[in-house]
Amino acid sequence: MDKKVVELLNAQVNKEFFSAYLYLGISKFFTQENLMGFASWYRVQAEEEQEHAMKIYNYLLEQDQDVTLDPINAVDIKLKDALDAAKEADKHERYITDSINKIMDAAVAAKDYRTQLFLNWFISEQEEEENNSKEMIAKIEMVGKDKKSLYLLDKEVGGRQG
Ligand code: OFO
Repeated sequence: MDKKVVELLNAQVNKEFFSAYLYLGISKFFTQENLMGFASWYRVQAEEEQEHAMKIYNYLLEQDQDVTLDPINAVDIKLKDALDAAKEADKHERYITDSINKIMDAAVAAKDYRTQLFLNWFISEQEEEENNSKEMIAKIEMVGKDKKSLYLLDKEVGGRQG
């Protein structure tokens, strides 16, 4: 496999684990705010991110490539409220989309058709994740400062299973 493609895939394993870590940080914030529905939603998201990391991890090993397992960055976020948290997640997903696109660019340049096929799943997934984070922002904005509506929204988002 092309060295650059392998390097970028390895970096992506790390970024996906960081995503899990970041979502855990957001989940922790909501737990501390007693918004257990949001806390659960972001915890489910953290688990999904670990699955994303493992998909790439498995792919690299299946291609007889090494997985470097570098240190994962600390989560350094200071959240004020639910909207702030949702915006943090949205910003992060856009960064991840850009990162996946860059791996695709490298795979196209290297004529690595197998990796392109593998990455298609992530391209669709990122569209879904960006839609989820946009929707979350829109819902929280609708609620505004109304505590009762926030309570109801917390109940709604807590219904997420996977
Ligand atoms: Fe792995 O999709 Fe979010 O970050």
